[in-house]
Order: sequence, then C-alpha cells, then structure tokens
Amino acid sequence: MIKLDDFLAHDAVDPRLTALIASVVEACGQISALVRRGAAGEILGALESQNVQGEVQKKLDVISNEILLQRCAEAPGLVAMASEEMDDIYPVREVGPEGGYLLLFDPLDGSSNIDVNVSIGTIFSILPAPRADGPRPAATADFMQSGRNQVAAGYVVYGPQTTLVLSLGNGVRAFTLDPLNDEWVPTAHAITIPHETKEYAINASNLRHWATPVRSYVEACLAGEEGPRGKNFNMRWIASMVADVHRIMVRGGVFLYPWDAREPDRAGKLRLMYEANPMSMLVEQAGGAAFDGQGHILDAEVTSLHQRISVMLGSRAEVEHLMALHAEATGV
Ligand code: AHM
Ligand code: MG
Repeated sequence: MIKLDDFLAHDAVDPRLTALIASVVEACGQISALVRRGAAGEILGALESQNVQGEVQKKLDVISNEILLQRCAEAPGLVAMASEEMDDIYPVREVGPEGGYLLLFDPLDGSSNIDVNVSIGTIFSILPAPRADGPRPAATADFMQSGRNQVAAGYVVYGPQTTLVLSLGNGVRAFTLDPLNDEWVPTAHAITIPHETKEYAINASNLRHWATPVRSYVEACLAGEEGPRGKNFNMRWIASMVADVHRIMVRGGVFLYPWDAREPDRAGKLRLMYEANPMSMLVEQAGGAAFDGQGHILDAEVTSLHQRISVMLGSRAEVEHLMALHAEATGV
C-alpha cells in the first residue's frame, strides 16, 4: 500500500484526488505483479482484436485496462475515464455541481516489448471534471482540455524495478515498489532533468521519412566532435516511451517520436491525451521542455480523444536547439 495520504498531506490536495491517485497506483501494483508472472501466468501473446488505433491488442493490454477500470471506478471523485484501449469514454458518475476528476491512461505502453521481457509501463493523466448545475452524463467534450489543465500526471515503469513517477504540479517525485512488502517507498523527492545532454532517443530506421529539421538534428548528432555540435552523442531506443522517458528523468537526454512522411496526414505516432500530455507535464515539472515541432505540447489544441502528436521532449537546452532548427526551417 502506498502511504500517499501521508505523503501528499502537505500539498493540501483535494482528498478525492489523493484517493484517485491511490487507486491508479494500486491498479499499477496489480499490473506489476502480472507483468512479473509473464508466461508463467499465461498472459502473454496477442488477441484477435484491434484497438481504435487499428493496433493488434495484446492480452496484457486488455487485462491492464480492465484492472485500471475496475480499481478506479471505486474512487469517490472520479467522473469518467478514457484509455488508449477503448474507442469511447467510460462514464462512472454524472457531471454535477461537485466537479471531480477525469482520468486518462495508456494501460500498458510499449506493447511490442511485452512478449520479449523488456521494460513497459502505464501512463496516466488527471484532468478536472467540469462543474454543471444539474447532473448530466459525462461526455467526450468534457475531456477536450489543454494539457495545461492537468492536475496530476504520472507513469509507472515495469522494469527491473517497478517505479512510480508522479507530479501534482509542484515538482516530480518517485516511489519504488518494494516487492518484500508491497509498499511504495519514496525514492526521489525532486527530480530534475539535467539541462544539457549528449544522449538522444529516436527510432532511426525512420530517418528517410523525417522532416528536414529532425533529420539535420540527428545527422549533426551522428557527426559527433567533427560536426556542427562539436561533441559526441550516445543513442538509446527502448521502444517503450515510459522506459525512455524514465532514463531521461534519471540522467537527462532527449526523446523524439516526430511526424514523418509515412502517413503525412497523421501528426505523429504517439497520442496527445494519455501519452504526450502527461509525459510533457512531468518533463516540464522536472525542468525540461516538450515540443511538437510548432509549440509546447502542453499548449497543443485538443480536438479528439485519440489524436496524435509529434513529440520531442527532455533536457531543456537540447529541446531548445530542436526548436531553433524548426524555426529556421519555417523562417520564423
Ligand atoms: P503503444 O502505446 O502501442 O505501445 O505504442 C507506443 C510506443 C512507445 O512506447 C514507443 O516510444 C513507440 O511506440 C515505439 O514505436 P516504434 O516501434 O515505431 O519504434
Ligand atoms: Mg502507448
């Protein structure tokens, strides 16, 4: 059990928000236990179904989604949920004068890593629910809020350790799940991403499809000391955003999943509401920056629950460099 009540007491957080976060974290503890069982629990492999993005669902994607739905529906202030694995919102209570919260999540990010025993994670975002005079059913439109409205964001990485990284808008903290007693132990009180870095993360197999600023950026990194950046870079790509972002939280770096020309009408691969927005809040709260090729991700206009966005986030100086390259390309 996480001692969140104790931990958040000094933040004067609405107890309904604390209870909701505790429910999310309990669900993640349960998912962590399943992930650890792996093939022994007969929960690996794919289903025949596809999610709304047209991606094949893994058994564990669907099970994790169910666990989060069941656990969080009990949280007193929760009005509705939305997930990468569900086409539509999942209403829990009516919208009324008392407000409350909306929860969004990617129940198991990095699905392609599930069956190969590589780190995966859960990402979540909490928005305020609107207040209405009379009770009315929750609607998708209630979720159409800027990332700046998030009251909390977090992820849990299921790696060699299970770690929760959480922000309520006043810095970033980490808790590690101690398997000896199932307690979430506070392990970092104020995570700060190093301002500068020599490490980047991108799926370089897509190089030929990138727009000029991203291609120039990576080519300059590859050129090392002899190139325009005058320094050598290292590259990492785990193919789990949670694991790649966690590395950046710990030692800095920059993560890119940019727009590319494979599907020119699609803004990017990653989803704004339950991947890019919560990660951007965490990164900004840790002193980093998050950019979509045009502006700050947290300021991006929200048009639909499953909308995609181009993502470049991490160490501030490196993201600012990417911003400058994009500004040059557009002549701004
Ligand atoms: P998912 O939510 O279906 O798992 O997809 C998101 C994941 C990210 O975690 C990761 O950064 C990216 O997809 C990897 O994509 P690729 O396989 O194209 O490198
Ligand atoms: Mg995902």
